Amino acid sequence: MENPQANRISDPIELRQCVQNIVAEVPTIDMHTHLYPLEFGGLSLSGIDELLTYHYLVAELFRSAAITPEEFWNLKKHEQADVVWRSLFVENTPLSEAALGIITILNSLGIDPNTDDLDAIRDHFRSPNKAEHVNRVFEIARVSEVVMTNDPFDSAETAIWDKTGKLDRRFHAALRMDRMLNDWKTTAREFSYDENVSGKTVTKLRSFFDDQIASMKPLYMAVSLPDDFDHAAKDARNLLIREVVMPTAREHSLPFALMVGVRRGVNPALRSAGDGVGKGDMRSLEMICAENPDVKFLATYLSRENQHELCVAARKFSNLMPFGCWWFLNNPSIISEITRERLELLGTSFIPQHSDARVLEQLIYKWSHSRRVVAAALYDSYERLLLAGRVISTVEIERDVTKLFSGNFRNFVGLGLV
Ligand code: HDL
Ligand code: ZN
Repeated sequence: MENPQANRISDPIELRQCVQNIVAEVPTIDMHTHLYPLEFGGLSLSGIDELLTYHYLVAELFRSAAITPEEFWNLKKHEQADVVWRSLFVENTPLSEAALGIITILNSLGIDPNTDDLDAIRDHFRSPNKAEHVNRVFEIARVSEVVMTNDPFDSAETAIWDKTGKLDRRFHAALRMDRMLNDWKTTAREFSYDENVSGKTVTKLRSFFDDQIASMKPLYMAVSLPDDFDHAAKDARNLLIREVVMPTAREHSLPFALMVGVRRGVNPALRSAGDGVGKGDMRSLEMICAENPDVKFLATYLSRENQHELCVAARKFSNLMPFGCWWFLNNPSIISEITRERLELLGTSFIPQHSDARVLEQLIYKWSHSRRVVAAALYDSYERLLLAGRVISTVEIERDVTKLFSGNFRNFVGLGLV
């Protein structure tokens, strides 16, 4: 590292500008998304119709338009986008984070966000060169790499892995365990496993995951868990975590990401927009970290009420890395609160954000909105340092910001430094 004393700053105004610039420019690894590279064909989503029918906006549509979910689902994709556009962007002001995100995307792509004409916007998205468009979006968002969400139990997806050779190196895999850990009965039946998680079943599952890991080369394993996840419970999920996931994590040195607090299907009529949130029990995370000190855990909670205790848990377990402001928390007011309590309790030893992007261009708004909020929180911490008599250098700021936006993740999952 350069001389850490280089370019020391003692003026608050200069310091604020410097922090804003460094955070705005730092390349980031987006460590949880639902994006796919172009090689995955229809799974790789982009364009204004996909952006407007994002489930965040669909949920908001039903609060503003007379249309019922059934009527909406019977429309074609572009008709759904027409309804969303008219209701949330023409008849109402796009003030929600998800709606404002569309405006940020349009503006960043040089498309006038003041138009009501969705067809004119559609014309701009008819980019002849998809690969160039991917490069442009990654560049605007300052995203160097993304981690996907890959379901080893989805035969459509695994078929693509089998026939697709070299993947776009910017896309890394993550092995998602939801179908095994949250729907074991169905998965056991579908894949002819013994529901009772016998020794034979454990061996079969371990070998299945060894093959999937060899094929996908994931950076970590992950699962989303309900708010009532209880690691002390004597159930199939915990048996599978202890007998299959933990040994696999050890053998392949793969961290396990727990995403806790989702209540699936609170309103099934809204389909992917129908999930809700519940406060999780931090004891279960503490238990799994304590039981497996040689395994690394990434963790994010969906409830705002879990955030402070997640910071406290991370102070107790160095094998626990809190990450992101997930889903319903991915709003400036809450990102600010969460980032500030993380800086106060954890210094720079956490991963401030992931995008959860499902549609390519969402990288643009999710990262530009978050960078602004993280920079403000980080500046306030540096300002307190200044007021305490300690000046800070640009080299130190760059070191800290690089850790937050990529270094902590790279080191935690063992991804080589570029
Ligand atoms: O389970 C998850 O990974 C969640 O992120 C869900 O996919 C959710 O629907 C989502 O997209 N949140 O942003
Ligand atoms: Zn997600």
